[in-house]
Amino acid sequence: MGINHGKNTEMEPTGATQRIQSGIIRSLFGSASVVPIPRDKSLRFDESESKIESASPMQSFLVSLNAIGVLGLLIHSSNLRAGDQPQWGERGSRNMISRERHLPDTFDPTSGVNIKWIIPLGTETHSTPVVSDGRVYIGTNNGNERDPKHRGDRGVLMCVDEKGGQLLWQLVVPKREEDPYLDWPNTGIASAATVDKDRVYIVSNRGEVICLDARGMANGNGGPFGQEGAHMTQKGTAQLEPGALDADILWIYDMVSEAGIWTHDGAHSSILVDGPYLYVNTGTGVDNTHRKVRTPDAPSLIVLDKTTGRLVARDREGIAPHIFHCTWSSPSIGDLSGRKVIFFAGGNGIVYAFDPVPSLGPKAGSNGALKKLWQYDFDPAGPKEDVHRFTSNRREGPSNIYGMPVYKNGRLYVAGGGDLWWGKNEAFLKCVSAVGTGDVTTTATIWTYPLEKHCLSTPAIHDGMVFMADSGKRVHCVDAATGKPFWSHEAKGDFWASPMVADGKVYIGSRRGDFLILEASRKKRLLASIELGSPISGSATPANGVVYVATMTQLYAVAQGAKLER
Ligand SMILES: [Ca+2]
Repeated sequence: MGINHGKNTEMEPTGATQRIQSGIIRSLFGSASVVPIPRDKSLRFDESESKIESASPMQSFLVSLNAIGVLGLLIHSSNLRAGDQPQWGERGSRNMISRERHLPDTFDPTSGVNIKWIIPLGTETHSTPVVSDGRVYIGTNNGNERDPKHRGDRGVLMCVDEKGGQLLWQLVVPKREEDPYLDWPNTGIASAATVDKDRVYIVSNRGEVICLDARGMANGNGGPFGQEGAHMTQKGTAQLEPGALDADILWIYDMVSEAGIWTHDGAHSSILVDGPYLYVNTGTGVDNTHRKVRTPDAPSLIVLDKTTGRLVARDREGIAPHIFHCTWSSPSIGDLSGRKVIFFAGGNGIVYAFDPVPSLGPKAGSNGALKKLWQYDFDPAGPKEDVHRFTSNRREGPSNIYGMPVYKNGRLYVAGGGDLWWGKNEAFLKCVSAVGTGDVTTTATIWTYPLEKHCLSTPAIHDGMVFMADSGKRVHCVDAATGKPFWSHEAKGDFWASPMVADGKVYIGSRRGDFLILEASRKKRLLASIELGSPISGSATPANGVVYVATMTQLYAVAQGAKLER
């Protein structure tokens, strides 16, 4: 998935969906006013006009209609359970698969069939939910205020109880004030969280890497960071006091002031944890002209000590001047015959393989630079220099990569192409050898599969099939060995989400709000197409027998045999 650009905050619901949607929204928020939001002039979508549901101050954070008690839910062990999904995709490889079983092949928001609970989110949600130790984490905005002291547009990470969806705590981050292109209005926190034991790692809308206590303030305000009140306060206003619903920040690494990045639109990172380190794509990009990189020395990939937040290493590949738009692709890791390799796709359209940082830290004299094993130009026919002369050109220009590179059996599966907002339409899914040294551009390609148009998704590889989605409204099933298509399916809207394969099914939602469940097989079989009435950016997350599906405005917990009373 990708981040939003001020578009598609809420669609016009129709028919049965409208009745459901309006029923839930009205019962929760009273009458809602509709306010147009700023539009990026580059946008040329065929979707319905963008509107934002600006809810009146909200009386309750909970929507769960089969609500259960809140008290007692704050106490959990910190043991990871087998069915948890504590990061986006499979740990390490980033493969969008899950071993969960007995998952539903349909659900119905009208009757409540196969729905365990539904909770409201903000008005825009681009984050994929993650599940760990009884808690569900999802980034959103503050469009439906959950705590009256936090008013206005904010980035938010919600932590809710897995059983009933009750809010346990939330991280609330003010917007950057200087320029909307640094932190696009209403985008919220678009990153997916990564949970490691009792620590939650997230990249905020301000370009900060933040380490949080999974238990929030319930076990006191942990340190060394203790200035939550100042952090949650917008510049120029009276300082807020942290309360029981606020997040406990343990440390912050500010990538803007400490690593020298230039944030653009909305940070979109899913942090990779390996041993004592965090691997983080920095989200550095162009300025508000979309034709200039103001921080040419900025790193694209950094490594932090997960305990302290200290910078341990960074790439020294000179990527930033060639970034066409921004850095969205998150790192992944593969085990190549006992040797770990870090994979990362830069905003310059080049895929890199790095040696992981040794657990005792980088060797003396290495200058903290990540050691490159190989690099692969995803689009060798595309321009390499002065790339911003192709800004707004839909026919030719460089490629960039939004989704994550996925490692499987010595191969790396990567999708990319022209930029959704500013670049050419052309997009590809490629399978490349993950073994090599130096520049492997001319030797590593195993196969190339053309996509319909643009691509923000991460592939899912399962049983010899690669499942992929694109911004041309199509889900593809491709032979992992040859790259030949088994089938493709056209949905009602573009895909920003990634396909998730679990229990023999493919789960994915479109920007038109239709959520598809397809059979994960070589013959196409659509099991369900469910109208959720709101665009979907994030990927579905199976965990502990439940599939979590987020639209712009709501989080659904979907489970076989559950019945939500309507
Ligand atoms: Ca703290």
